[in-house]
Amino acid sequence: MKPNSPQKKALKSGYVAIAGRPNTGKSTLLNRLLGTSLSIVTPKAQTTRENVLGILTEKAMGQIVFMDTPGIHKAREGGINEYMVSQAREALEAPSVVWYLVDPNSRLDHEETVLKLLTLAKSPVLFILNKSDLKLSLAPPALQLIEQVRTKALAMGIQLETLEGGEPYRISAYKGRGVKELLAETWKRIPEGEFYYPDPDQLSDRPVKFFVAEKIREQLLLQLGEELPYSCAVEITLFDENAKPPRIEATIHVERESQKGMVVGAAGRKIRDIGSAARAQIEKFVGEKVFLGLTVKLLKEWSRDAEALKRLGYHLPEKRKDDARPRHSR
Ligand SMILES: Nc1nc2c(ncn2[C@@H]2O[C@H](COP(=O)(O)OP(=O)(O)OP(=O)(O)O)[C@@H](O)[C@H]2O)c(=O)[nH]1
Ligand SMILES: [Mg+2]
Repeated sequence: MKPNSPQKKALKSGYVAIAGRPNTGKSTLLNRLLGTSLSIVTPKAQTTRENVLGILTEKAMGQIVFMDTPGIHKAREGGINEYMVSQAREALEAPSVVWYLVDPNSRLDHEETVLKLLTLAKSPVLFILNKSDLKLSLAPPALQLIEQVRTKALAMGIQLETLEGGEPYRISAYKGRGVKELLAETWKRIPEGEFYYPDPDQLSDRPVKFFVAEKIREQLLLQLGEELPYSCAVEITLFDENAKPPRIEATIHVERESQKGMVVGAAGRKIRDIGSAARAQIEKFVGEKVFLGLTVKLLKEWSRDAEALKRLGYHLPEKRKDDARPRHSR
């Protein structure tokens, strides 16, 4: 090398787990970072059911693989909620950095459930207050919450990384405020390394089929009443990319006979609305027109039945002796 030739900067690569309570804006943040609607977002808590990986490749810097996780909550054992929390726990096992998102509306006892899981993380944990576009993020209850979380984390042996004076990173995933600064802080903590995903255009490791099912679930959350979406699971039964237009058939599994009619609606109007809105979102995602056929079926008590959960791809974790998963019921 000539003495004055610029030295090539080594590229970095690492995982960032985005963790926090349900409804804190984790999926909104992932989408903001990737500039696309990858992970589904709704105003309802417990929208994300499975980890969603999103890959950010910046040619001059390197690659960060983000893991959007289901909201951490006290989950009943042996059901879909335990599966969701186990997904978040898995994501915390070995990332380079953890982003711990807090909603200014939260409460310490809710955050304690998250903090318990964060004790498992061996990487730096960045303390982030999302929704800082809301006035209440500066109001006394939010300021008190920040102080309480910081003190509790310290008592539990978690070294939260903050701004000077113990202030959390303040961002608005929704408006995009503070996100660039947070990303710059994060790059500093990402080690040098080879890319995990060499194709710079790859956005996720999940197949298109997964996102198609998610777009349908998004509409169920948006268009059905309070509790009903949590009793629904979507299974793609046909995905024919060669048909013109591509043909997608999906089954919406409900838990109880009475729920079938509620999803279908009077004269089939509900399911038609869900189908047409989901189709529009799928078309946006795949970039072409598709055919979407929806069927509603009963899969009795699927959300608490180990066999049914497995069939739907929700594999409950093996029980471990050192298990620190919360054990309370919802
Ligand atoms: N005002 C405001 N709302 C936000 C912000 N970020 C997210 N939201 C809203 O908060 C709600 C929940 O957002 P999600 O991204 O689905 O939250 P999540 O943490 O992924 O939720 P789960 O998947 O249930 O764990 C949605 O209505 C978002 O539009 C923000 O920065 N400001
Ligand atoms: Mg989410």
